[in-house]
Amino acid sequence: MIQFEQTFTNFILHHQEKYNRTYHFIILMDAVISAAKHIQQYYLTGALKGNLGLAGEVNIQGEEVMRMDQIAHEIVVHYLKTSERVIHAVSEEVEGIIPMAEDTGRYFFYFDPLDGSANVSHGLPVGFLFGIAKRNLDGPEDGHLRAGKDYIAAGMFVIPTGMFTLALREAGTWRFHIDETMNFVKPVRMNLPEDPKGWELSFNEANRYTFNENVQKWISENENKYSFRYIGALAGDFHRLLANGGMFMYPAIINHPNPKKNRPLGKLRLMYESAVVSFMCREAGGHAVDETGTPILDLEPAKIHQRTALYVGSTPLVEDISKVLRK
Ligand code: FDP
Repeated sequence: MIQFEQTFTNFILHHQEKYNRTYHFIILMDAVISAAKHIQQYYLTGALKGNLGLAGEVNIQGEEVMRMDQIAHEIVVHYLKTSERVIHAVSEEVEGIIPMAEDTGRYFFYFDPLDGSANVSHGLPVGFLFGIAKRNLDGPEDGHLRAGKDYIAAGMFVIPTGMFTLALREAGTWRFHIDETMNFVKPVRMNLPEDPKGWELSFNEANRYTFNENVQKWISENENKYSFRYIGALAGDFHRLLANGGMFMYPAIINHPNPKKNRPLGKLRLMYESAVVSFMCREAGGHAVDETGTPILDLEPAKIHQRTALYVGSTPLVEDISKVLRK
């Protein structure tokens, strides 16, 4: 018997119908899916074609190599523009705002086209992360600097594994798999498991002694209760966390032996990394805070590439560490 699964297209059409929403979001999601498939194919053949190298390198054909993150950025921008639904976009790859359909567009789109660059030259998992906010249709426009709580959707593709997760505001976090026809199929609603038995901790252990002393103490007191996993690409680490529960953290670095390497605001970017996973986590029943214990989704960005420390995952763990963060 042939086994058929519900496609993403079918899922999103029914979702919009059920909530009495417009077709505009469907057009935007079609652009996002097309971009993700395009990046996926480039990445799969990247090593063969010399696309996993550093920009400025020359490949065996004597052509200048484009870095995979530049390729991914161009792909996403192309599809977003052709959707004609994006007012402007913010990309990890570009300093300023990328203007698109300024007058007629409906959405703000914040993205990192290829997150986890340290994995690229090995062909290991990377992510395409995105958050979406909507133009204020009922009152004065407040620009593009939106807090995560104002996103209407956020998602990530784990490339090249073919896994896609999408959170829809007040409608859950859903996971899809790519099938043999390159369709994303089989929506599964993700809810963080309540049973702590399978929970995991995920952070860069090499940074441990650079964290605030309270965080170091919390780790020492809790690390034996959980297993530890770290891929080093946010999308990959968060993907596993959504299924298993636990906590991913990228704390502030304040005690580095070389003070120049301190990162008091952490490493991750608020608008297209931390707010994206925090939104997905909230829709899956979890929570996320910054270094002061403030919910990530409440943070109003002052600039588009703002950084923030991140503690995200199962609510009891995030609430527990929040107690020492506020000290
Ligand atoms: P990368 O620097 O390799 O691009 O924000 C970028 C990010 O990866 C995240 O994907 C990842 O979670 C984190 O940084 C890894 O940083 P460390 O190498 O410092 O652990």
